[in-house]
Amino acid sequence: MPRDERRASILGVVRTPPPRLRLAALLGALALSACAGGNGDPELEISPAQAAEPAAGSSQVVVEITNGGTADDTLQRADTDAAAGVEVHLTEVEDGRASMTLQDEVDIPAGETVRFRPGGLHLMLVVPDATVTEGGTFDLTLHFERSGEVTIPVEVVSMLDLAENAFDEDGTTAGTDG
Ligand SMILES: [Cu+2]
Repeated sequence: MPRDERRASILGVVRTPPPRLRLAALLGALALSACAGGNGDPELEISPAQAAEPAAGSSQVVVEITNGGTADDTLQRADTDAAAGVEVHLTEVEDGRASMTLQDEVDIPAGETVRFRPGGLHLMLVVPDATVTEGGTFDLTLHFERSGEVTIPVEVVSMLDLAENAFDEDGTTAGTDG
């Protein structure tokens, strides 16, 4: 057999593996992509939310977002009709001085709970309007990269109640009065 013909026939055998082998390779690839976590979905659960009555032209929102799914999500922004804007801030204390920095977005990793509350990561209403008053409720829309828009009601409470509920020992931010 001439050399070239022999090479061609070897290549021909290599190019067509038995169907069962090809299926095994395909299943292997699927299993690998599952391990990489690339094809799951985030599953968000959002706690009842509360905002403090405004002080000095702003108001903080306390809420917890839990991702019980198998893929990460990202909070990209938040907005409401009840304020000129909603900003995500991170308070950090350095040398005894607290400072807030604006966050572009917040990761909500799979299997984790992210808490927004005073003193750390928080949502801040900028120039809240008259509907943000103690005893009132307004809608807040959260925009997630994967889960899309989620609108939640936010109850307005006194600053003291907000602080108490935010740091409840059992970790819930949904306040129980009395
Ligand atoms: Cu802030």
